[in-house]
Amino acid sequence: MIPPDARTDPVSYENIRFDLADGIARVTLHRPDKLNSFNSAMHGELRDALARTGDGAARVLLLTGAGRAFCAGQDLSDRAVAPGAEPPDLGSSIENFYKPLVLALRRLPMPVVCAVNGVAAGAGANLALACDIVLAARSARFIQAFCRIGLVPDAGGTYLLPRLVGTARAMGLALLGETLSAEQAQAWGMIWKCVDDDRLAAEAEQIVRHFAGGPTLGLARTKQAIHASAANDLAAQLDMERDFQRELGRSDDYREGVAAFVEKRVPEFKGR
Ligand code: T3D
Repeated sequence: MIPPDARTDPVSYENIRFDLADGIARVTLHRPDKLNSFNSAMHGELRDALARTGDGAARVLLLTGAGRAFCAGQDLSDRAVAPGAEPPDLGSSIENFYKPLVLALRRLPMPVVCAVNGVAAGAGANLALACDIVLAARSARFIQAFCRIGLVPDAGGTYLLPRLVGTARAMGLALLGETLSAEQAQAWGMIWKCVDDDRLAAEAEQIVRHFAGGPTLGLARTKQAIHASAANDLAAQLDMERDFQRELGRSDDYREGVAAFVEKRVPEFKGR
């Protein structure tokens, strides 16, 4: 395992920026001219960066976008089809790109923090919602743009939205494709917090630094249990809590947390 305080060799990508230092992995979607919309190259780079993030050195991931957008979903200039030409197989795009992306974020054994710096549309909106803690700039907006082009919400939208905001609001967002402000998204419980634009980076930084010094294994199990609750009944969930607590009760961080409490000092968690 790579020591958690190490900086990994810098990797340069064309469509994203990636950095891993002091336990914090940072990914910035970086196609600002296209509002950071996804092409297959960006998918490939993001997949690689997430694999590096899960490699042992990171204790938190921060995801954000460059420029005035977070992400405008699929790059539609990749999708224009001449009349009569063979249409693209969007099912294979979901299978090969969006489904693995959402599952990779969900399965990362650490908190994933998303700082939505601007518009988040289509799969870009649902990418944000698949993260564990979502902060948004007050000027950011969320658009389930799929209905505007005859598609179904993907990247987990039909799963995430009703669970986050309830069926009525999920239906309204998905069928009408109206723009939802960051403030309304917070009021509806769709995101953790909406903050003033000039505070977004600082607030996100505060959260990721907090997580970088946190009990990562316990946080990872907490994330896992809360996400699993969407499919489990109460008994299954209680079983999961039992199993996780058994595992965590043997962890270094639990021992350190209790010792620090008793000794009235700040704990020094190692993440295991
Ligand atoms: O295909 C598959 O693989 C299946 C999976 C699909 C997943 C999806 O995400 S489908 C949904 C795709 N996304 C959208 O439908 C959103 C399209 N974009 C917009 O509706 C608007 O751009 C926004 C509401 C996001 C922002 O509007 P606004 O007025 O702030 O900016 P703009 O002027 O529309 O866009 C600025 C530029 O970005 C513009 O380029 P230009 O004219 O300056 O050269 C625009 O074309 C480009 N852009 C924005 N979104 C996309 C895009 N280019 C390609 N693809 C985009 N998705």
